[in-house]
Amino acid sequence: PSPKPMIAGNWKMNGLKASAAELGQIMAGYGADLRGKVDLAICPPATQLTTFAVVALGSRVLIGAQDCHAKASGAHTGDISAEMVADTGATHVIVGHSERRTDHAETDATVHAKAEAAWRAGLVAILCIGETEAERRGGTTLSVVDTQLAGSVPEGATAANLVIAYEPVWAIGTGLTPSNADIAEVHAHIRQRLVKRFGAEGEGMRILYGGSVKPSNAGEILKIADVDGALVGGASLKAVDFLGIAAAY
Ligand code: G2H
Repeated sequence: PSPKPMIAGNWKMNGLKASAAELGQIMAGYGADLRGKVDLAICPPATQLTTFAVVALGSRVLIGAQDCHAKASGAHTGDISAEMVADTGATHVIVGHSERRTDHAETDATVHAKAEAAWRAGLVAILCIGETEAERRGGTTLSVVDTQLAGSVPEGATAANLVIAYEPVWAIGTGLTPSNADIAEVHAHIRQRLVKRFGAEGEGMRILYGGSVKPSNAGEILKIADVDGALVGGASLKAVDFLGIAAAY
């Protein structure tokens, strides 16, 4: 059976105290019908993690961080460990987002270590991969994805502790999306790699699509085979848009 879809909102560096009201609206709109069809997660900035985890308690809206350090504690000024994320009540953490890979020079090895840290702390890792525009134009998308999967997904991956997010870098925040056929090709390829490596467990791993998902294109994207949900940036900041995407199921 296909995994239950997940729509995860990545708020990136957006959101102040007052944004908890937006979370409240998301919770209010996440009725029994929607809950039966799709899991919802919101990943606010670290400063709001504790508040959001408390506000979302009992609502079934999942809360995640956007990053974590690979070590549990120590002299790493400004960093936050997976244990600290778990301590807020959050259950998920994004690792390897392309903005982290670019802004903080994170490599596949870094992401691998962060995914293991997430599991050590009992968190679900939402692990991002995806090709750049130059790689897409050069025809190397599938081999780039292979390298990222091999290098960043640790051996201990299960359907319960890992969510893959395929995010073509050129589609992030640009309003551009790959054709449905291109999304289908990459997702089928990722599935095949996961099954090859993890057997039946790989069938149950969720593969989210990310990059300029909005209510108007969600219906089309979410019905593509092996697309088990979406990682949404800009359109997750407003409850009405985020719920609109979830309602596309
Ligand atoms: C991709 C996505 C969320 P957006 O980064 O992770 O952002 O939906 O704004 O393109």
